[in-house]
Amino acid sequence: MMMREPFKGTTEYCFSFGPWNIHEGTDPFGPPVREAFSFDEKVGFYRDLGFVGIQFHDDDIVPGIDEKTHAQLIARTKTVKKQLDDHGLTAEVVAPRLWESPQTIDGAYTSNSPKERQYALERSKRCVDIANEIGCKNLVLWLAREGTYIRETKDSAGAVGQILEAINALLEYDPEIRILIEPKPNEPMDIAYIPTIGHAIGLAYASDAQERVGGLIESAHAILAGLEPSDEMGYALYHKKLWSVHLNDQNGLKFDQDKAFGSVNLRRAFNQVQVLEENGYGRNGEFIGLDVKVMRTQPRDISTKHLLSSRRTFLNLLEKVRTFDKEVEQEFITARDYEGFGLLHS
Ligand code: GLO
Ligand code: MG
Repeated sequence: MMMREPFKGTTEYCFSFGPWNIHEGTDPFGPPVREAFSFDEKVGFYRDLGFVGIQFHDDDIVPGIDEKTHAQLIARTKTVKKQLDDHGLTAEVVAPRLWESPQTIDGAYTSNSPKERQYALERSKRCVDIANEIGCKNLVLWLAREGTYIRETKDSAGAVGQILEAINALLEYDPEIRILIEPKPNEPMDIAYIPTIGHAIGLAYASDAQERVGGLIESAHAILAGLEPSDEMGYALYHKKLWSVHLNDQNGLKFDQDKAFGSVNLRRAFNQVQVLEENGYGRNGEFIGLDVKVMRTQPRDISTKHLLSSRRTFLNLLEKVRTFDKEVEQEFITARDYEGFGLLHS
């Protein structure tokens, strides 16, 4: 029987999060409860919290992007780039925020309106320009509103073609850009067109530049799809298409909670760390991205602890993965004593 060999050598993991992970506590039932930190203040937090990468939306970098000229967009991006350089930070990813504009109410690439589909593509191209200017080759596509509340109003087969067409257009627009599809099964749509990493990887293989399309797996999104995040990661790792992760946690099949990593199910968190570590994730510069939300109850001046705890949980579990006695584990596997194996991990 094959023994699970740990990846040789030691990966120094780099961590990232997005500015939206430090927020004001607004939820669908209540207003903000904390005063916002400015973008500049947030940028100042990263290093102290142990993070070197920033996950961006296009309009995190260029607020009011739709009203800006191309020259303004580039000028603002240069300013942010300088800010990152001064703090020793990198842009891990940039994502077009395709779900807030009045022009993306019915979806972006799959809107029933050709004009709105055109807007979505143009906006995505501007996002690629920003990514280039900030020195980042990773474009994340979270396909938030690609789906429908009423199945009969859209064509689910045609939608795949529309998404693919947009992906191909972006690949052609910039021959170096890489596209990371972040699947999610629901929310804001009740049912989304690209719900799992399998769907995302299917699109990657169907695209015009397979080697430049991959995926980003968020733990909570896999859980919401009723799937095991570590197996989803394993699937993408096998295909060499796991290019980023959004580690977090989720308490059951409810709204997307973005809880601190390992805060609900430590065993599930351990499995994710193990599959990443043992398959060489991070060796090609992939970040350990977090997508975690601070609880609404948290006072403002201490509203970054969810980031600290998620990172620390990852590192503690990593230590466990690295120090478990593989030979003893293998003895239990060989004897098919999986109950005994469980005892070992209990
Ligand atoms: C929402 C998503 C969202 C994306 C982000 C990246 O459920 O997880 O936070 O990760 O917009 O573009
Ligand atoms: Mg996410």
